Amino acid sequence: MALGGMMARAYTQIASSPDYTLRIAPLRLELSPGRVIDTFAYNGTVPGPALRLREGRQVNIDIRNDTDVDDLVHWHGLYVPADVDGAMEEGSPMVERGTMRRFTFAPKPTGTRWYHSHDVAGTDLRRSLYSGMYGFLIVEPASDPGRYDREVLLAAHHWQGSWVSMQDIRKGPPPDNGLEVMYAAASFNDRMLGHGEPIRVREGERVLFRLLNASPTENVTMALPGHRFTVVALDGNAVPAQRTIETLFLAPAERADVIVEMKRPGVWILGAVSDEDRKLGLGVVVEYANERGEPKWEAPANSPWDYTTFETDRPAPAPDERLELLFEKAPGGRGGYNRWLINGKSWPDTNPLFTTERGKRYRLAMTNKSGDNHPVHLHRHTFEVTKVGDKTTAGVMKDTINMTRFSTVEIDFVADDPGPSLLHCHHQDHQDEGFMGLMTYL
Ligand SMILES: [Cu+2]
Repeated sequence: MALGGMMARAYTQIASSPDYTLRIAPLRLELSPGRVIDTFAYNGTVPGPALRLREGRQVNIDIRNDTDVDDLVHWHGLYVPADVDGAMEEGSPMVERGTMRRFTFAPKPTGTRWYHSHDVAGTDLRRSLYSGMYGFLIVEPASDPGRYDREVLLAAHHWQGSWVSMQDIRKGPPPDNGLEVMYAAASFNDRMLGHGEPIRVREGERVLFRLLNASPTENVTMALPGHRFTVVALDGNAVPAQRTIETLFLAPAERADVIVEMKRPGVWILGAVSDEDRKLGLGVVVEYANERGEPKWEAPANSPWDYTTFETDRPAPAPDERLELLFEKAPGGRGGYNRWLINGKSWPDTNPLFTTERGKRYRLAMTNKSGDNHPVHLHRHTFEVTKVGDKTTAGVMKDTINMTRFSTVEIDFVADDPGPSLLHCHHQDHQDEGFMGLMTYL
């Protein structure tokens, strides 16, 4: 019987080889000639391999951890059971150092999702989202309605962080503010601006850009001079009203699918609007066929980002219940670390943060009572943006929403994916310092 069991087990292993393997390992990443950084990555590339999965078709993904720290991978924006979601706070197991663990799930919903480390980094600026451990995960529908000639995947990231007391370098920060992270480099994918292959296009093409802000803490506003972005999806979800805009804003963890019509031949910089960020390397060259010369940058008009640009006229359904969430900072003082509070508590005292009943529609009325941005992410669910400031809205579906300083938003979701679900700020330092809570089901 023992032998039979062993054979059955061996057979199962052979019969179910993984669809994908992600190997977590150290990587020496050359962002530009001479600028090599020591980080961690999946399968030796940054971003990791783009996983293209079919909606609803079960996949086996083996995570092999070839580092000396336990880690785990979160499938961001997917409806998967809590024990495979990749957040230890929800009960997903860690992939212990030197071991392999298989994750099996049927991916949904369709759209541009991503995967990344969900480990705690704490003060270690080489771990989790500070590292190269992220990649695209695209859930493809049976038929793709997007009409485009070329597809480009770009993930923004900031590198070489250090803890800085803002009081030391800037005038006028609150004297009680704690340490924040500043970066020495930035990139789209694995190269700094001017050091990678250009994106080669032809006049008349429609290019679909899948854009991801994989930065640990930094907002990105980007533009492509002479061109405009037609936004077709935010966080992977089709927007009710496709609008064409000049600048695109992404907070950490946000994605946008945009279509660009290539109709201004030349050599251009697709890059961060902030001069400082482009100097750090946040940009990529777009080169038309048969065009030569220095890549051109032109500063776009300053237009504030507004989620309601893409809304529908149809009002959102009334919620069954309304819950208030207040976000506050407990400043760490010069040289200390800030702590973060949700309704007066920090993780793990925010377990549970609130409890839901399956099938009910909830409205989270969120207030950011701090001078910092917070991209608030809810795991395992999609929410509808229903109010931004004083403006009622509907139809924009997301899994992460940026709250600007001292602002309010309301988001609605249906409790349709039982199990514990994490709600947290996607700034690595904020989530590590208490800005996290668990939504549970009755
Ligand atoms: Cu935050």
